[in-house]
Amino acid sequence: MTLYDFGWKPFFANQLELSELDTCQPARVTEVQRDAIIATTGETSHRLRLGGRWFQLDAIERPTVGDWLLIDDAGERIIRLLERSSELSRLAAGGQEQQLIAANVDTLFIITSCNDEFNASRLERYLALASNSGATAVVVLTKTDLADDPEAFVEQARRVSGYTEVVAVNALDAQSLTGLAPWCTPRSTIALLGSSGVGKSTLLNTLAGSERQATGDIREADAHGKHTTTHRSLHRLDSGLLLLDVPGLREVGMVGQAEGISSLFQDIDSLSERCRFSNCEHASEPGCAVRAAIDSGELDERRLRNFEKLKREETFNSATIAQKRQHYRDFAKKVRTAAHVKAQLLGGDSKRQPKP
Ligand SMILES: Nc1nc2c(ncn2[C@@H]2O[C@H](COP(=O)(O)OP(=O)(O)OP(=O)(O)O)[C@@H](O)[C@H]2O)c(=O)[nH]1
Ligand SMILES: [Mg+2]
Ligand SMILES: [Zn+2]
Repeated sequence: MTLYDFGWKPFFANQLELSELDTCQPARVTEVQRDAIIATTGETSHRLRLGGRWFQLDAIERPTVGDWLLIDDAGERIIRLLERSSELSRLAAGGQEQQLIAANVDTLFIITSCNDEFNASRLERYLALASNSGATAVVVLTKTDLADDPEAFVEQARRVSGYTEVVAVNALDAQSLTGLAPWCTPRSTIALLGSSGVGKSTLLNTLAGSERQATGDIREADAHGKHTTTHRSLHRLDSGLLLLDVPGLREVGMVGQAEGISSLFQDIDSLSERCRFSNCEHASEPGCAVRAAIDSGELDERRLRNFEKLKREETFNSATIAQKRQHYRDFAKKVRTAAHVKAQLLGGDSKRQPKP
């Protein structure tokens, strides 16, 4: 097996200096543990320690599953992280920082099921996350075999998905997965995203033709799963497809997705251009084109509310995180200056100037 079998492309090769190839080799991250990374060169899988310097960086600058790294020839040290072709991120639970879910993903299967788990507003949240990630999103509706009227779920999903394709499947049945074939090509990377219990690992197992990942029952009361998958992992199937299984997300907080949100909700944006007042809040102003669309049934009130909610949330979270980063930078600068002053007072060699 070679790097190419794990998705190596010119986009990554172009980032290498010739000299680096004398002492380093590229490897793709297949798993992230608390303080270590599992990465493969195609030939060998290496366990690399994630040293302290990485934890001084923002979480999105640390390696994540799907990333390409340069590692030393011995396969012991991470030299650097290569630029990503796509990035899936969200606000971490607890709202402390922007967190990566996966990198260098070609296609994102947003998975939801044809039962009580289905929720149009949550689906819009996932679509917003995907919208500016660099990956192509596909909505996959599972459990068609359990629904009385799966077509009704397909209809609802189409209403919110815009240009994104919607494919309905029974994840337990390989025959029913033919609709996914256009994206399941050798060497492409697909990430499976969705709430717990929607059938992400089941889909992986069926596409693999063997049990690669454990799957678990769902709760009868609300059709949600019990968080069977607990960590992210990249799997290479015999067909050559690379599938990234992700634990069911509990929260998909918006951060850094302003553009994603506006492109997903283009319909509302273009309606508001036709409102009489440019600062129309689509409440009770006269000549409101958005209200008119809701009254005529063209637009769901729910969709408008969710759009406003996601926008507010995104603005708030992005500002909070930017403030936190600035605070940390100011603090780090103070520490460096203090160390410099101390070195001078002690009469030490202080050629090293504090960084601005
Ligand atoms: N009948 C039917 N059952 C399905 C389908 N997809 C998944 N299941 C079942 O749903 C349950 C949950 O599936 P999992 O694959 O474990 O779900 P998951 O999305 O990986 O869940 P987490 O790992 O908890 O995030 C299992 O009992 C599966 O057998 C489907 O399309 N049809
Ligand atoms: Mg799972
Ligand atoms: Zn309006």
